[in-house]
Amino acid sequence: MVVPSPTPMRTKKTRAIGIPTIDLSLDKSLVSELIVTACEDYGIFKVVNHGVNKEVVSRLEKEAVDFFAKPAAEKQRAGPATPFGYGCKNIGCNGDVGELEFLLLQTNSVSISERSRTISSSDPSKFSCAVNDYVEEVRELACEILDLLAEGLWMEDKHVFSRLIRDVNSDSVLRVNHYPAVKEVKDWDPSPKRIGFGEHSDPQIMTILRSNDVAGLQICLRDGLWVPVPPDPTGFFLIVGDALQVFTNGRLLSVRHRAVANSAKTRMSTMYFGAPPLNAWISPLPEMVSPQNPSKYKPFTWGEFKKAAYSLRLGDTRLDLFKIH
Ligand code: GA4
Repeated sequence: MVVPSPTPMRTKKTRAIGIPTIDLSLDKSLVSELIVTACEDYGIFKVVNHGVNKEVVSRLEKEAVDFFAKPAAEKQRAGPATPFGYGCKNIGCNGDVGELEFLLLQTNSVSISERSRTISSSDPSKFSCAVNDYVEEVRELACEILDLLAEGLWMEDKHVFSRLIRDVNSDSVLRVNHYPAVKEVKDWDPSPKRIGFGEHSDPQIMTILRSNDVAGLQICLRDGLWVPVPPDPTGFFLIVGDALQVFTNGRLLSVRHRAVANSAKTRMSTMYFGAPPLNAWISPLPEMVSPQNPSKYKPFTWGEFKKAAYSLRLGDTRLDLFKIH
């Protein structure tokens, strides 16, 4: 059953809706249908009863809180995030900025342990252990959801998506964003006065987002209206990325989203971006293509797509470069 989330306050430029919430403990065939519908209608949904170990989640959260509380000079030792490490305000390398600081990490254990030495000089193994454990948990959740999605889409190979992010060479990334409270922004003011993280879609297959209980995430509905996503620290939000849009030949669309500043409290969010290996081919899957519905995208490798993404601005619709007109 899809349970609507609590109704947020109505504002002038945003509309009150509840994004779908899916209970993963329900019957698998029902859940796979619900996942397909949620991905088609919104490109985002929340999962509850997901089975992710709470202790693992709070251990990573504590490590991140401790890191961001350090003096700026100490944090800077783990930066700049070009492309991995600690970053402050600068996003990507083409002039995008936001009111945040963040950690951007590759998800293989070798690079996590190397990074941890500059992130936590006092106890790097505690930090890397917290990150590794979290990555393992959310990767499992992502794979379970991607397998259910493949089933709901009637794919012959049920592991067609999950295999890519389970691959030892998967280019998946973990990001922890820390948005300090912004005093001059009022909660009742709907205009995005201070942008925490600007409007964009995620380039990968699927993103798993979790945040503390502070609001800020907004999504753009198919009709162009922006809606707030009420925070839920006990749930995980699944976000359709550009690569999944291509695999499904546009049946599922990546969802544009952003984070806006919050007046009272510090927001922290953690995202696992499930990506293929750099040399993996991304193109519409055979089941998604027919003479009536021909391929909408040229085939490209994940490495080529990533290069294109990093050469553009955050808000650009990078898939336009690969469209067949
Ligand atoms: C958006 C999703 C992820 O946060 C990210 C971002 C990346 C970065 O911050 O380095 C990018 C952005 C994201 C898309 C376009 C390029 C690359 C910043 C930017 C301007 C880590 C990712 O994979 O793509």
